[in-house]
Amino acid sequence: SKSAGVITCRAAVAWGPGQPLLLEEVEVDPPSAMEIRIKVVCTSLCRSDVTQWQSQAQPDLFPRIFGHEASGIVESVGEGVTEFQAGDHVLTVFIGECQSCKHCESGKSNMCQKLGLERRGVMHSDQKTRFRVKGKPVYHYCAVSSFSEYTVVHSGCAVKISPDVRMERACLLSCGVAAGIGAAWKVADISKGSTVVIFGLGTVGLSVAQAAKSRGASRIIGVDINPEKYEKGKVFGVTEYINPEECKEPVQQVIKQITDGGADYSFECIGDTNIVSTALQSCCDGWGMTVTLGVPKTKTEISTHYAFLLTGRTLKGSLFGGWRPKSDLPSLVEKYSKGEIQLDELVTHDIPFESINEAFNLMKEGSCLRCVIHM
Ligand code: COD
Ligand code: ZN
Repeated sequence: SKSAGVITCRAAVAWGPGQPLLLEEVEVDPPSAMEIRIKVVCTSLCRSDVTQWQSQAQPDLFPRIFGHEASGIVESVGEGVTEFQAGDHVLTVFIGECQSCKHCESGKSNMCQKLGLERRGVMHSDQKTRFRVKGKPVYHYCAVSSFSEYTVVHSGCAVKISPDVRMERACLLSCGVAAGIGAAWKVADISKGSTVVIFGLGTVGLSVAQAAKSRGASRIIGVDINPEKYEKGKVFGVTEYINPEECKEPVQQVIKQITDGGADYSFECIGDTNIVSTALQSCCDGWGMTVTLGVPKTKTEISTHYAFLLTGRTLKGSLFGGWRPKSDLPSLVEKYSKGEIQLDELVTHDIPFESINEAFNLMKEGSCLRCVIHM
């Protein structure tokens, strides 16, 4: 229902770290200047929603509405918005592109200085929230908060898509899949015939795999402790599989042996900072490159022997695969439409909004890739 610009709708509210979400009636403010209000159509559950929900690090940022991989329809626009109008189909993004700061103008970075990764649960514009539950403010997540029938985002944190694109699958390009593909294409720039090692065969790792395959990588070695991930790996081009728990030697030794001294590229897609050093040791000296994508679950420091860098390896970090959301995401959406990017095969569960906690349980158990939640 609508009254004086405020919408009352259902949202899945987290009241505390790790506590099951409760479907609550929330009030959603109208969009402020340069913001848009979106009717969420589909939202997929990303590993970092679960990581942040479980984390005890910011107990004061509750109640909170998580969710950031989403597709939706613009319901209304705030003052000054000319790029969108009601009815437009959009994807949300957790880092924006203002198109006017030093980084956006550089053309070589997605680290927008105005609409960067928001970690404190508020809107970029005024550091406030646009939700209330039982009269209390509700914190946002990544300035998106898509586990709500309606949400407000900065117009710089949404990307227009064609109404012909399947919204129930395109939402995967909001975060994890785009991050994996960008890491392979844009950050590493994998060349034909390369040997690639991927640590972690979740949605992100498998997206690295499909992008490496399309570049003509000759070997794609998947490392995962969960053997169930291998069957799915084949679909995305993984040619070999290593379970570190079944190796007699450290996994980096095994990789070095089977690749004559190390792979050309390695990718950290687990979200474990200890694996960064393992990944670095799994690529060859001289030109080997390690790209990290993960949001760490616990320890945030990395450590490794300096010699691994001294001997010519490169360690590269990336957020959202280096893509600039407004400039680059539309072409990925188009590639999905043309069948050049696989998304459908990454969706293991379609879940109604009412059952959102099921998606959280599946992700915790490691028994899903992407769960798409239908609002
Ligand atoms: N060794 C090998 N494999 C392991 C280990 C281990 N020690 N621990 C876990 N794994 C495997 C799991 O079995 C699983 O298959 C895989 O690693 C991780 O996959 P998922 O499904 O948990 O996670 P994804 O693929 O959805 O996401 C992974 C990241 C952890 C990389 C996550 O941080 C992410 O989505 N990052 C990229 C996007 C981004 O930039 N996000 C920022 C805001 S969301
Ligand atoms: Zn994400």
